[in-house]
Amino acid sequence: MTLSTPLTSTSCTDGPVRLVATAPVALIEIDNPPVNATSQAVRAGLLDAIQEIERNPQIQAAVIACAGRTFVAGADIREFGQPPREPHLPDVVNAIEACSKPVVAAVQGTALGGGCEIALACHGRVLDPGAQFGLPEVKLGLVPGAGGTQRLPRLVGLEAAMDLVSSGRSVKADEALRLGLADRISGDDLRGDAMAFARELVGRPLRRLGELSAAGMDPEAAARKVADIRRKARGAEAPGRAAELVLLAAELPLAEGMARERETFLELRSSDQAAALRHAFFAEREVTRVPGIEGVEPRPVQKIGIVGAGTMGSGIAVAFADAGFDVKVVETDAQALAAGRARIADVYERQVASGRLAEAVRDERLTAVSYDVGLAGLADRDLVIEAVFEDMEVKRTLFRDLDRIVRPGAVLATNTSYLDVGAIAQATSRPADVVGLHFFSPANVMKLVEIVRTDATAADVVATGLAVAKRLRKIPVVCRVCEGFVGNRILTRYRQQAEYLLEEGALPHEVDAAMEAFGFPMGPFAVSDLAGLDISWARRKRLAPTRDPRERYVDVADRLCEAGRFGRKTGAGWYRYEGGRREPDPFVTELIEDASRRRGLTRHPVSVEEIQARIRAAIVNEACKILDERIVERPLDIDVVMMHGYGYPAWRGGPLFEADRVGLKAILDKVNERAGRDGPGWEPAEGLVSRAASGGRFYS
Ligand code: 3H9
Repeated sequence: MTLSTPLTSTSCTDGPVRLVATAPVALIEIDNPPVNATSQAVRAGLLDAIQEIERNPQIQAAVIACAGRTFVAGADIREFGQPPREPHLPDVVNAIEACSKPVVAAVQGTALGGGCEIALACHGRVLDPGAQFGLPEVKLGLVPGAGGTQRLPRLVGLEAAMDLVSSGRSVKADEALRLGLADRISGDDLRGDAMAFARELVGRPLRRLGELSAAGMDPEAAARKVADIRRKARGAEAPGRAAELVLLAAELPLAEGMARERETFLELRSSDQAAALRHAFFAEREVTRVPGIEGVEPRPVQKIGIVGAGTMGSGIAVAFADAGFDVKVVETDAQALAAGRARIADVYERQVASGRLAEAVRDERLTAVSYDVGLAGLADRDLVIEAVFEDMEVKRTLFRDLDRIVRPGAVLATNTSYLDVGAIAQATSRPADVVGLHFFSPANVMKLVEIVRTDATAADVVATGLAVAKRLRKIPVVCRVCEGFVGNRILTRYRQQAEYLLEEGALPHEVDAAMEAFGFPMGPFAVSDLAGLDISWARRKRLAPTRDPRERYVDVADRLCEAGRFGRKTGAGWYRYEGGRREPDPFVTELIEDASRRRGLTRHPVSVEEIQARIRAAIVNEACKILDERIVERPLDIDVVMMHGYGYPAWRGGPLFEADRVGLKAILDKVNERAGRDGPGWEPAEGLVSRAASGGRFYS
């Protein structure tokens, strides 16, 4: 490399860190695609560069910038499974802060984790208007490990730092400026602006965050806050530990605080939770790489048609409008259409009212959605998604009509959550163009989409589903057809086992408390009440004629529905609701006790461990059957569905990742113990039996 001003040493010009010395301000450029993670080579290069800045008399200041689309997005997660290698990031950031010449960070994209810590060690930060700042380590089961918990509170105060560090939330450039995280927001020349700022700092006293002290906090308020963070973390270890470390910034000098931070970082790095969350991170990305679909060109999609403007259809419309698609929503009559339009407007109003969306953006999104009565207006659409009543005949009739109306080559999708997508596709003359796109409610918020392919679905239609999901910033999981696909099929087993526990002696609030302690945001009965009991009642009635008479069937939910108790929306379901709070209800207890009597069971207390172990075994066994039947290709597809659609705690890594840790033999024993008692459908999955017998695992 040729330098415009000769340096006394060029040792730091190799590898992923380049030093471009244009006196008086040098540029240190990190170029480590895809996200400029601080691999060992980056750390070594940065340290060399800083030492060179310190040494070289022609350099008076420096800017740290990154090539590509983002500033440093953190430590290299792939190195976390290996022993740490020198130089360690804390030493690098300390060297940056200690530098006697001003060092300014020029931040574009995302400065996350170690990237944020590098920027905090600099003496100034200039942000691109689209930049984001954050310490997301807790999402990987870690605490920041290079001074983040110590420098951030010295800059923004203990309380704001505890919020940011324990949630892992990123802040955008304007909030970063408000909080003092950014010194300046750049115009259209980030590096030029950062260079100019660095030049201004030459000869001035440098602000080193490590030398400041953070103002203390009332100890009781601090303890309450930590307790609150732990409660919200639902079993995840890192958020509480991170919050406690932040508090040290008001008590200890930087070096001591950083030593404690490093100790905690290294401890958590080798924890089961961190391993599970790393698995979750990579699985979320791997899931989009579907064998047989990689490299297949998706069909171009810009014009979307949505049939049905109920809760689901409206949510889907909002998701597409948010992602810049041209959306047309249709309904059968003007009244239903007006209600749908109001629902969509309401979603945006609430976002504006809570300050999450600017009015101008709302207006832009609202104009992206047009409305029509009848199907005729869908003729020119590239992708039509139906979200109408969950009934096979209704859907088949609709698809017959869509087949007539929508242009050839368009993708026709159903949002069904249970029905046979193949049977729906057969109602058209173009089954290759038909796919299931199963969104989760609220569709504009929930990340998961199941892409359900039939035997006839064309590969480029599956590829289109994946490409559309990517544009929606959703997490797609490709699966094949079965009743309930991946998530709802497992959920059915989960709920059945929960109902068996009721018959044997537990009560809804006990099962819910046990599963919430497991880490689910809500237990199964609270979720039923929220979703509405009538939906699964309709499904049970549909399936009743084909139900195996030997199946253990608990009818308490049916009896609740017969009593008009459909959950929260009717003020009562598995619980009764007072002022929004759920309360156990003696009426429900009586129904359950009656069910136990009719089954001839003597009720007995059921421990939290037993509830958790039985439900976990039910989930893993059904998941394994889904794998055995090749409904999905890989265990990670199931883990991703359960974590992103059903609240399976990510710090457990999903049911199959966790099953490997718990031990398949122990899970199989539980399945076998229940199989004889719970009847057909509960036999152990072949894949579980064979793996347990051979010492195999779901993940090698
Ligand atoms: C940390 O920093 C600890 C420190 O406090 C202390 C240390 C002592 N490492 O997400 P994308 C890969 S903890 C390795 O699809 P996007 C990713 O796997 C870290 N690889 O792109 C993917 O690879 P592939 C704290 C990484 O534009 C590719 O990059 N930092 C890393 O949607 C593209 O990623 C974080 O937790 C990494 N750190 O989103 C940030 N990051 O193509 C984690 C990404 O083979 N990263 N990859 O599948 C993110 O949140 C997003 O990747 C980001 C870009 C927002 C940066």
